[in-house]
Amino acid sequence: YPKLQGIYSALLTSFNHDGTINEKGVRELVRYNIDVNKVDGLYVGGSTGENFMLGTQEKEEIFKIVKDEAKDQIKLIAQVGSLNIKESVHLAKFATDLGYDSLSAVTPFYYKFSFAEVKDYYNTIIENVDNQMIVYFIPFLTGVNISIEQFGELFANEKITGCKFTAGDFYLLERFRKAFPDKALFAGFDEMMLPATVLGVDGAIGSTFNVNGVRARQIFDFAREGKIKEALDVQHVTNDFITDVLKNGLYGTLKICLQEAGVDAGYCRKPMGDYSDEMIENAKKIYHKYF
Ligand code: NAY
Repeated sequence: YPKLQGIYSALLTSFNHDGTINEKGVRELVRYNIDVNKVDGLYVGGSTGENFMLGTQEKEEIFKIVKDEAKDQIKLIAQVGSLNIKESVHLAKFATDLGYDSLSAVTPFYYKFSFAEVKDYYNTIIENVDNQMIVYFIPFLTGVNISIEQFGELFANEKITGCKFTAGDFYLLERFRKAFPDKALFAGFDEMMLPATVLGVDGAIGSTFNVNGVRARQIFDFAREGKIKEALDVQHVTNDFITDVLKNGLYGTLKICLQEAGVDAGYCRKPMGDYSDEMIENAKKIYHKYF
């Protein structure tokens, strides 16, 4: 399987006000990421896609729309992880048949699964599909930690080819890089992209790239060229932006920013709340401050 690398937006999902999927909006989000952010790929069905609040058919619909819009212009990763492993197995086949370049699955969460159970989950999802798997490691939301030895056990299955590392543990990140130089390692925290790049990640997957993808690429490129001062200057502006966005509500603010850019990014899905007037006003100010 081709090794993935570069800048990937964790794709937002555009919802109508009643919570149904806004197909036109999803298409516009894909186009904006390709045409304006100039990303190398999209991570579809992640946290940013509000995936864990969706039903199976809705997940399928999003995978379908995104592939239909992006065609083969960029790489596509389908996040198929779910507590319902039958759904994961089904979606893994579904996305592979659509032509997705890779699968990814969040570590199973909520219940305290043993590592043996986590390992079995990954092997089961990838077993009967001709595709690769990127482990979605996000301990701050799942509570699931994976040690270097355990990553090694997962990678004993050669179809498991990488990790989306959404954690601030740079010691673990460095140990990972040294232990698995050939595995695709993606940074998952946009505000820590510079140090992650210095430690040798192959790319980054982020929510804020939907809006701030151009700066993300600059940080990545500068850092890889050893131009640390230049990279840090861009990271500083980026983190001012991210700090303002997080304060105002992450996904909603990104969507309102995109609306200011002419993209029909829609609403968030309940239980996420509606936009207040104050939130909309703040988000518009944030967009025009940085773009
Ligand atoms: C996902 O699956 O969408 C991601 O995890 C992408 C990574 C993002 N994490 C979350 C939980 O949204 O881009 C980050 C994050 O939003 C950003 O760094 C701001 O903290």
